[in-house]
Formats: sequence, structure tokens, C-alpha cells
Amino acid sequence: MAPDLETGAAVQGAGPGGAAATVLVLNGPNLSRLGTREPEIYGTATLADVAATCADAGDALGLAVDVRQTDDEAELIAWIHQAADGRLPVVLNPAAFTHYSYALRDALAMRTAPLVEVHLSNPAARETFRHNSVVAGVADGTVAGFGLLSYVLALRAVAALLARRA
Ligand code: DHK
Repeated sequence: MAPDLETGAAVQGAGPGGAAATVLVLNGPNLSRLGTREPEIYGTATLADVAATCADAGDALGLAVDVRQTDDEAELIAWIHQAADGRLPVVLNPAAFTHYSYALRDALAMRTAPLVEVHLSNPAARETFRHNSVVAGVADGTVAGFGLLSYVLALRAVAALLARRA
């Protein structure tokens, strides 16, 4: 599935007849600025590069991916609700919401499918306010510190979790 950075077009869950599961790859605030945002920390890859990398990884894993980004906490939470209602797995880079959004955590606690938290950088090696994730406790696991590879590894984890549940 072509990545949809704007609206999140209709998504498709793992359906009868072996349809590919769709994974929502959700990105929080300031991640639209990748490429120019603190490249010494986040690298030079853009959000479009993230989307292309996820699409390629999804193809290899037999997963459709739907990549989205928002700076808006309410929009991100609406997407999490959509995932819960559609039983869609989620790879989530909550960006700064990671560290303080209890509203996001509460939404994620309603999840009905695998959830992997992902970060480009390694927050544990950065400022102390980044050391705590309020999301981690409701995720299956976290991948951090590997740049674009973090997303690929997270998608591999989702594929493994889906296979385990099948
Ligand atoms: C991205 C952000 O925007 C930060 O607020 C997080 C995360 C780290 C990342 O590494 O992808 O602290």
C-alpha cells in the first residue's frame, strides 16, 4: 500500500482470505521536519524516506503500511482509536509525547493488536527528561537508537507478534 502521509486513507485489517495486515506507522510532533531537524541527532533522512523504508520493509514482510505524521495530540489519539477499532497493529514514534502524554498512553492501553514504540535516537542517552516513556508500559516493546533501521526492526517485531498470534 502506498504510504499516506496526509489523511490516512481507508485501511485494511488482516482479513479473511489472507489479505495483508495493515500496520499503522504513526509519527508525532516535529517528525515532519526530519532531514533538517537536528541532523546530528536524527540523521538526514526525511519523513518521506521513513515512509519509503517502511513500505519496502512491509513488502518484504507481507505487511501493508500506512505511514502518517501529525503535530496534533488529538489527531494522533483519533488514529490510535481507529487502530483499536480496526484491530490494526501500530508502530508508533510518539516523539515528545513519549515523555508526558498520559492521554496518549490511555488511548494506547485500549489497543487490540501489537504495538511497538520506536525512536530514531536513543532517548536513554540524551537529556534526562527523555529517559522516561509513559508509552513503554503499554507497548509490546521499544526499538530506539538505530535511525531508519529502528522502523524496520519495529515492523519485523510486529510481523513476529502477528505470526505468534495467528
Ligand atoms: C523523537 C522526538 O521528537 C523526541 O521528542 C524524542 C524521538 C525522541 C526519536 O528519537 O525519534 O525524545
